[in-house]
Amino acid sequence: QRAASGPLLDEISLWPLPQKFQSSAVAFKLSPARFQIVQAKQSSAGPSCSILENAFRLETFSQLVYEDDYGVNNINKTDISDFPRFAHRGILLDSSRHFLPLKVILANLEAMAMNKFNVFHWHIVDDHSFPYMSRTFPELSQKGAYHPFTHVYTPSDVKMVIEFARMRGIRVIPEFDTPGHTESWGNGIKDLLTPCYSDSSPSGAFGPVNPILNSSYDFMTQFFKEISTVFPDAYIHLGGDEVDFSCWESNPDIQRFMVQQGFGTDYSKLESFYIQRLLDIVAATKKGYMVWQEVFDNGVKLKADTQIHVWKGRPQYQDEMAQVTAAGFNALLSTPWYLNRISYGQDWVNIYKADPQNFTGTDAQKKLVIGGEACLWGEYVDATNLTPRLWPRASAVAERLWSDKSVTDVDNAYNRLVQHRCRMVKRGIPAEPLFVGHCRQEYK
Ligand code: CP6
Repeated sequence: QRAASGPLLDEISLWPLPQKFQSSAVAFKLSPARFQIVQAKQSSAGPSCSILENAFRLETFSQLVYEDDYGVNNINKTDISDFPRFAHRGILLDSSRHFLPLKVILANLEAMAMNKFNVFHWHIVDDHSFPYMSRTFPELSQKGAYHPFTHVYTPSDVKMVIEFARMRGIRVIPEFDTPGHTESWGNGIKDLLTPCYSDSSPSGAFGPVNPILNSSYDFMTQFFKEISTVFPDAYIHLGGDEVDFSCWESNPDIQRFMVQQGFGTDYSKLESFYIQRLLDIVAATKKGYMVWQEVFDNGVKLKADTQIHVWKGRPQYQDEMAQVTAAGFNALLSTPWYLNRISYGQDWVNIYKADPQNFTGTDAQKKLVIGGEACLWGEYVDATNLTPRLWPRASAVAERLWSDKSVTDVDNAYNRLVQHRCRMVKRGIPAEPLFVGHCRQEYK
């Protein structure tokens, strides 16, 4: 049926923009009783695929539906052929600096699906707290979480996050960052961390994981064996960033070990020694791994399928992307997408303009770029401000990683993003405004 009037153009604002999209003026009224979605004959999934059946509330379709003047849902005849530009489109959330209640994580998985993100990088533990409840080492959260019962993720919480994400086409990649960023691990596991010295006696402070004790590697073997079964994804993020050498330097046992190994005073060699052994441990669980760029920068020998996560060098990430891909590794980018950084004004524009393939290199190098991640580090973020800080700024990243390279018109993006943001608000996601204006349905 032809509608009396077509949609207001701004009401069919798709985000992220599909690869191929052909809309016509022919409008159909949607009748809830007769409406159905059917699979094409060529479909390989079949009608029993529950993930697809659920996904038929498919995101792009829902964005095409608009209300006409009589309040009836309409959709115009539209052909869409769509696929993502990059395979890895992630969001990092940090549940260590502040505990993030399950509800907040699930709400953001929902928002991720609306924006076609497909990886939840769960930076689950760090220096400040260890909320992951381990079956093998329950002391880790008992002594390392902010609270042993209320501020932890139980095995069933973790299962729920993974299943909720899976139903929305989202992978969950946990990060267990070592040897640095591990202060909270030390509360539960004796001798795991390096004792720091001042003058010639232990100061009482602890540094990174102690890389010279076999017990450290025995622990990691058991721990990652558990992690590899709890998290079904083929990849685990092993961190490896920002290792502070001062504590290692202060410790006489470590100094002796450095001499024995012929490392001189180059502590990045000791870091590499640790990471090398860790990678062998994790490889034995049959998982692939992602690491922060320092691991590559330090010259650690890496398996060919290692994914290098570029985060440093703001705003100059190009050299690192070129070097990582020249060495033949998969690269993913986060440098321009540190959404924990905030400033006055429309910073989504710079987020939107950054392109992971914008570096000097061959076509083969560009193909090694698998995507990127928006990072929301948790030092200044908890359940009260997480969602509006993330959205719609992360939506800018979503379009960069999904849509064609040529989709770069900022004015056009602005108009669609304003609508997309209102769509999120309408669905109960408190996404912050881009600039002055209003939504037809404001946040309640
Ligand atoms: N925690 C961990 C962090 C950061 C990193 N790793 C970080 C560094 C710089 C900024 C924001 C976050 N808080 N474990 C670096 C990957 Cl600006």
